[in-house]
Amino acid sequence: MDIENIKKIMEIEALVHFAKNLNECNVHEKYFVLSKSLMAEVVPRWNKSNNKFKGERKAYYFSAEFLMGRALSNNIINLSFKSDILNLLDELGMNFNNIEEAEEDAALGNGGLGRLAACFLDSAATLDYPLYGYGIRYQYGLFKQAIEDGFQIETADNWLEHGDPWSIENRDEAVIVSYSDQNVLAIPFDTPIIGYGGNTINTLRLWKSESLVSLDFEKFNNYEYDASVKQKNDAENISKVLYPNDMDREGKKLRLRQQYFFVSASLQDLVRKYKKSHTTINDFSKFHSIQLNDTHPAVAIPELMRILTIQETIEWDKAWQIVTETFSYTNHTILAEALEEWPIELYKELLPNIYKIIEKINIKLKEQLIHKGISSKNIYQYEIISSHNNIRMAYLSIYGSHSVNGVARLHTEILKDTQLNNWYRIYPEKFNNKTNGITQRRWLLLSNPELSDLITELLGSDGWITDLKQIKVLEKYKDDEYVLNRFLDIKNTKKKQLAEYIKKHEGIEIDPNSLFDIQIKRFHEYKRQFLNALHILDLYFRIKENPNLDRVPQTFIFGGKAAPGYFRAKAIIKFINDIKNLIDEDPDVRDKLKVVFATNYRVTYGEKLFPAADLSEQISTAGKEASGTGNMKFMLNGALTIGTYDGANVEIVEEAGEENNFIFGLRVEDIKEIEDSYDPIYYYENVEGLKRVMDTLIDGTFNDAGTGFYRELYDSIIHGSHNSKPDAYFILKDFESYRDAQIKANTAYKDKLSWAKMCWMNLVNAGKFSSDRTVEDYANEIWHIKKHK
Ligand code: NBY
Repeated sequence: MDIENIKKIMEIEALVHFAKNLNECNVHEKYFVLSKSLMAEVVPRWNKSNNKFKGERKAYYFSAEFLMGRALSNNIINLSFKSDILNLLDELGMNFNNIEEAEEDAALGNGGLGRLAACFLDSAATLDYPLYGYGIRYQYGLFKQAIEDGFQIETADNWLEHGDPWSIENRDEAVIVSYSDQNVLAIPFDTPIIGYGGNTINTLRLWKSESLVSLDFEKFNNYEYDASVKQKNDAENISKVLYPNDMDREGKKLRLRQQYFFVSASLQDLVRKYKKSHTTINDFSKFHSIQLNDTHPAVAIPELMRILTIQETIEWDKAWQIVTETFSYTNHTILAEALEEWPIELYKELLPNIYKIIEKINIKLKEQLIHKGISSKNIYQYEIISSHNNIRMAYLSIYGSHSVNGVARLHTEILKDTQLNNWYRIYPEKFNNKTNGITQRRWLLLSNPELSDLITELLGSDGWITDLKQIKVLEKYKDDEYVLNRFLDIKNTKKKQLAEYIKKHEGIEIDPNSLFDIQIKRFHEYKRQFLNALHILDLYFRIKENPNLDRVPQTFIFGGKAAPGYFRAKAIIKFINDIKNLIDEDPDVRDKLKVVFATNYRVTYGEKLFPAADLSEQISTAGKEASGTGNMKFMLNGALTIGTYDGANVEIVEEAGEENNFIFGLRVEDIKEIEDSYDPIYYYENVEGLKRVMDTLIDGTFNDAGTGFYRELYDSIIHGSHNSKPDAYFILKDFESYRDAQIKANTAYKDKLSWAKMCWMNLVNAGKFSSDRTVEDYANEIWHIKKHK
């Protein structure tokens, strides 16, 4: 790397972009010029990396979401520029931390599904695999969250306000996407995905929608100003904003436009490029493997059929073979309300040609079912177009793919046994598991350099950065007091750093010596933040009753957003904030118990929270959390899990030892047994303390400002509602078992060394949960792509 060159480019960028000398730039401008100067180093390597994969089979990750977070620090680390850049900034009198904090998160995703896509891109580039992301360049990412009087308030996430130095607009490669009522331009923006070591640099290509005509001049001259820009606005609206639902599907026309927009643009892009170097399209699937990240891009299946049969005039059966060889599908949820279905009327109206193709796919499917010996009375179970006239996107995805995978072992088994059992019976060979993973570059090396240094020192090498399994050899230090104390010192440092950050951003003081108990994830009933909250309130009452209760002070930290229309999730956020105030105002309790709501939780906040955690809350109702990935980030940073046997928790405990975590509650089998006869009232009345905490929702202890939030929340547990049974997530049933696990955790925390040993056992056994392992498995078993150094 040429540091003098970087400096020179920074000066030039400051001049031509902002008409300033470097030292006159504000912090946003400094961030911009530094990043741009790094792009000058990146681009030649990027071109070289693209060239080395020319002519080879490649994989493509089609995803409506990429939750990238910040780029600057990550790229500096992956390019191994860290110390050079720090020196340069020193020389220039600039503070790296301030510049780093000036970068907005690229929050183009809701949660786990979008963040998984980002981890996969990092891992593939690091492992020298050709994997390219395709998605949407939303002008506004996931909303920003503020808390006012305990209520969540959403505001727009204008992440591009200060420019995006990391993407290159490539108008030469724009394509046209056609709907029944409009044609729009799709403009690609390319962002380099820099693998660790800088050897391979892949591309994330995100499409922005634009109008083919910017202004209707005739209308403008006619004084019809609104009408004159209507076409432009209609086109730009397609990539305007990310839908903020992480579980509930959004049956809106604009959402369907978004899906078709990026899928059609991406497929046109691939076909066009392929035809430049091949005379026939027949071998398309030999060179392309496309992973569908859930069903959001499933319209790719009929769209590729359209391109092949209508545009390229290939006969149907041959085209279908190409399609099924090209696509593979990942399922991320078994929650019924999240399984995508689109009314056929919407498809007919917006994408009539695509609809006709789906109809034909459904007819062909039925022929095949009969061929497979499925009796005619059972065929309805498989139809892509349901009897309610909905297109079942999961069924379309399974039928149009050669591979269907779940994201943790338990999840895949549930898919095979129940949710998708009919499909598993006829296509067992398609089904496989790929347990999720996380990138240790961002989630340890970047966010926890102190612990990273200790690991490197003890290993005598930094090989773990690209091969996480190596940390297993550190298990030999599990009884080494010196090492365990070093670990405790580092944990303490990270807790102090988090305490400072929380002081600055939330205005709250927390005690770094208390047990940090953290639940950070989207708010959803099945994730059971409400169970956590009820337990804290119970603790509050127990401490009031018994001031000498023998406990280590505990700090409960929550972070996460509720979908704007998900009122019950918003009620739970309000409840947590009310409990926080109750405790803060009570001098008898506030030194023993503390609640923090980490506002606007996002990737960047996670980077501060995971390293500082003692306890990781993974308390979903068994069978509901497909995998979870936050659980892995905590484990890697040496936190213990308090959790249910759900998703990847099962595999975490299998690796780290059940004795080193706090497992509680119903298992999937238990729920199957009790669900039909479950009566939450029994627990409400008989479990000590449970009625007391539940009743705070309705007895005036708290005030929901006339929203009716609390009554509705109470009723959902005690009486159920029009669309759900009472306590559908078994919160009251699991309460006592959770409280016991909490007591065990708090007691265990008193013995610092034995606690540290448990943390160590989690950390050193986290190797399996690197997304490098996950991507390696996708590459070998589904994509069939080769590494190219
Ligand atoms: O995907 C999550 C799962 O809940 C989690 O268990 C898993 O670890 C993770 C990665 O596999 N699912 C998820 O994040 N889903 C979404 O974000 C999402 C977003 C949009 C829509 C549905 C789900 N949608 O219908 O628009």
